[in-house]
Amino acid sequence: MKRSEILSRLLVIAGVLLVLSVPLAVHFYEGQGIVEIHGRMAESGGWSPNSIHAQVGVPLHLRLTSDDVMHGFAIGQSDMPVVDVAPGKMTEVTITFNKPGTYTYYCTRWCGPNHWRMRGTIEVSGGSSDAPQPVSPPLYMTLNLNIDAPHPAIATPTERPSALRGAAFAAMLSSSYLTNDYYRAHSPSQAYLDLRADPALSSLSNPNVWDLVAYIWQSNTTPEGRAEGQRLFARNCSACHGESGGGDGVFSASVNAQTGKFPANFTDPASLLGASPALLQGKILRGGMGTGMPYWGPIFENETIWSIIGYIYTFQFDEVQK
Ligand code: HEC
Ligand SMILES: [Cu+2]
Repeated sequence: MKRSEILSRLLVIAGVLLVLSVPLAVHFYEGQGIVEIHGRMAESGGWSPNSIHAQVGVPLHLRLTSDDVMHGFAIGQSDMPVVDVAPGKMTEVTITFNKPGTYTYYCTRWCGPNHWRMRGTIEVSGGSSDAPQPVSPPLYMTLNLNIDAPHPAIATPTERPSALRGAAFAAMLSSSYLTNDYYRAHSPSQAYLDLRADPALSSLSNPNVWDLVAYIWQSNTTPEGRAEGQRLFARNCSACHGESGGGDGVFSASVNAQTGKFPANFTDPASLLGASPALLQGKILRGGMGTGMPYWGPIFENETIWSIIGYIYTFQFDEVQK
């Protein structure tokens, strides 16, 4: 073989390697997953980009900054800590997903009445796809509840029910009322009517039967769960629903101006005691229909939603005697 022939063959090989390495390099960069995300208030477009891709097990590097006011960045159903997204500053975070799926990132700072609309999605692919997770529909769907219909309480107590007082009569209560299934599927006012009609409890006064209803609630929640619910409620819900659940948070007036609705008042027995945990779950997962109530399905894990619901009933029931 002539020298020039060898040289030209080498050049061809080098050329082929070069051509091959271009897509490889792009792939490598994507694999590194460096994405710059700009935050803007929902009115000015929200997150940009608002949809990104990532691979299971491959670190995703995010560079976050704000084009207007201070925002916060968190990823729903992940344990990534919340980070601040400040104007004129670049915050870097790295996350690695270990499960495929669609994750939602959202703003955690109350930047305005449409704050909760600042959301985007991360499509995570790859990983073991051999065992697709069976997803069971949420309880409100299984029970076929119409979560948009009014649900006035069919009975209300004359005094604030206390789980602690109820505990004194717990021995009289059939254990079927204490199951998770019963608790979640029945509004407190329905539970009251069921218990009131139970011959085994006929010797109890009406307030004492209400105390047993509070006892059923407390038995199906935990102090830790209610504390977590309280923390999440303060951070995500109180700006509309009010710090003490009265529906009078700082944004309640602007929600009303936008939608004609007010945030639900959880301190009103006629309203909350007519709602089962399953119904509240439906509202929280799906949100309202143009009412201003955001949907939280992509943000919280199922158990977390039950914890928030457990906390919401503390606006009606005492855990300890007052
Ligand atoms: C931007 C304002 C806003 C925020 C934030 C908000 N809500 Fe609401 N919520 C509303 C409005 C308005 C309603 C009443 C209309 C409706 O039911 O759709 C409502 C209704 C509800 C209901 C239905 C109550 C019932 O008796 O039918 C539940 C439950 C609820 N919110 C829970 C939450 C929880 C939990 C959070 C936080 C994780 C939250 N909301 C955050 C505005 C808000
Ligand atoms: Cu924001």
